[in-house]
Amino acid sequence: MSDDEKTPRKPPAARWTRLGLGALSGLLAGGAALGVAELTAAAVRPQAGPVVAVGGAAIDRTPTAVKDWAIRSFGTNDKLVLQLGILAVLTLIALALGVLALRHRRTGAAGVLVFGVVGAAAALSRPDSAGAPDALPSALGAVAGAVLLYFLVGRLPARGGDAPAGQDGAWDRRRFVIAATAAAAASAGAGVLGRALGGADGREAVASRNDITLPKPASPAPAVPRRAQVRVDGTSSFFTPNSDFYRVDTALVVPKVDATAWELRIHGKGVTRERTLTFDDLLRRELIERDITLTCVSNEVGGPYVGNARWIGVRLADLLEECGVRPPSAGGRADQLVARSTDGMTIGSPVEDVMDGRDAMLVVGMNGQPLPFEHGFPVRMLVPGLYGYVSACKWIEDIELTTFDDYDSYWVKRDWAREAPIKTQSRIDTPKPFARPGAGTVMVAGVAWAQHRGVDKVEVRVDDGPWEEATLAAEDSRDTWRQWSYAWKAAKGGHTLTVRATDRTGEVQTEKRTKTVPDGASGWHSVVVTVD
Ligand SMILES: Nc1nc2c(c(=O)[nH]1)N[C@H]1C(S)=C(S)[C@@H](COP(=O)(O)O)O[C@H]1N2
Ligand SMILES: [Mo]
Repeated sequence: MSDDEKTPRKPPAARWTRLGLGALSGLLAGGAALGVAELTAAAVRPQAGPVVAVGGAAIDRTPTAVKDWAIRSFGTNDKLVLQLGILAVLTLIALALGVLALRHRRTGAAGVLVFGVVGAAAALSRPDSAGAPDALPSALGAVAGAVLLYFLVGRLPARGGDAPAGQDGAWDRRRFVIAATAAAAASAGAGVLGRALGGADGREAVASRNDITLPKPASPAPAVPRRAQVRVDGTSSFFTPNSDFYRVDTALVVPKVDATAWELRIHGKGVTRERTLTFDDLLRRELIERDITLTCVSNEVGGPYVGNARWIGVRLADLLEECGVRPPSAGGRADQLVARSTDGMTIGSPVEDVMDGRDAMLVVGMNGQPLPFEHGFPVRMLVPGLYGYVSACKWIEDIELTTFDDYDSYWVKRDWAREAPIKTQSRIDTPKPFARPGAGTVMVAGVAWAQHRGVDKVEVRVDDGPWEEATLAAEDSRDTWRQWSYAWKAAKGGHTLTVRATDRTGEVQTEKRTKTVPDGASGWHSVVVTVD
């Protein structure tokens, strides 16, 4: 700023500097708010931090179509994208509040407080909210941010050049820089410390998982036939390794549950002997081991949200019988089993399906390991033949017997069907779309699934030609997917390969394309290739 400036209007450069410093103050205030909030959240509950809370609340309220799109477009990264999006929006708002505070210092600071209220409300609205303390991180963070904004903007030169407290009409640049730097450092420190402490929260859970030795199952899975795996490059592996297994859930922070403190309560309509089981109670029971292919209702035709694993656990029907539960067909009063997780998810399955003789399980092991945290440690549910959202509750802690008339579970409240058996589907794994194989014999291969019915036939069609029967790999069980291959005599040019499966009830996979909402996608998977 020139020393002898006399005009009432400041030169543009100075005005821009002032705007920039205002915006910077807003950004620092936002950073301080988040830093303090994260540190508080570490003390309260990691899930109560504003970004996670707002993200979770956003997931709860996102229209089904948008959520489905997010799962499709970002896959397992959907949560990262969401959190980055929230941070981007918060950054813009912080910049704007900083500029606003230049003119109206109190209003700008009050604006920061409003965001504290939004964050607190989001935290309290989560289904897993632990009540009033969940509001603390956002509240304390917002107060810190508001105070800092008020203070920093007070250090800036006033509009029109009249400086505050400073001498000679010059604003106190040095003190602003010191305050700003200190605030930035303190916020970053608080944030990092908060996240670190929050992460340490799971120490007991990790230790409890490391301590588990899975007992030998009383009823082992039958050996997988040697020829269940098609030996064609590019075909899915018959068992999906845990690290590659798809993950779909609403949890922005993976719940870390201590198995030694875990309990499962079984109660509700028709339960004559209510029970609460510990993890050791489960391990002491006779365990079954089964191969089951899990599928997500959000899986599009040809999509990746299907995986096959060897699971160890307890037969759920046996436990329910011990509690006095009878299926509706035997006069039971409850037709819906609602599983509740530690993160407040509710998943409703038909009692009839769970008790009809199929291997519905409370799972403790996946592919020879205790359940990974991402897949529901210490215990999750699984019902062969039903999509995950109506059967596969992870981090389960409560089972309530009720009726479909009385209760709608989480996804059902969001437009998905009450009951959703997995649809018969098939997928071409190789060749990949737009591949350029050479002319001659090209191996076409993939997977087909119709859990709990079994796959009896797979056919492949080239362009508009006749359906040709593919070679089916050996079946493991009717609850698992089945691999297939087809030796295609490929002629030069562009071709469309299409696949369809027939399940053991004789039903041919329908050509009719439907969306994933409300009860799973249908239609045939096609791949376009160019033969050179
Ligand atoms: N607690 C909890 N359990 C859950 C979900 C969830 O969001 N929260 N998602 C369900 C859905 S939609 C599917 S498809 C399966 C996916 O299980 P996976 O992540 O182990 O593959 O978990 C189910 N169990
Ligand atoms: Mo799902």
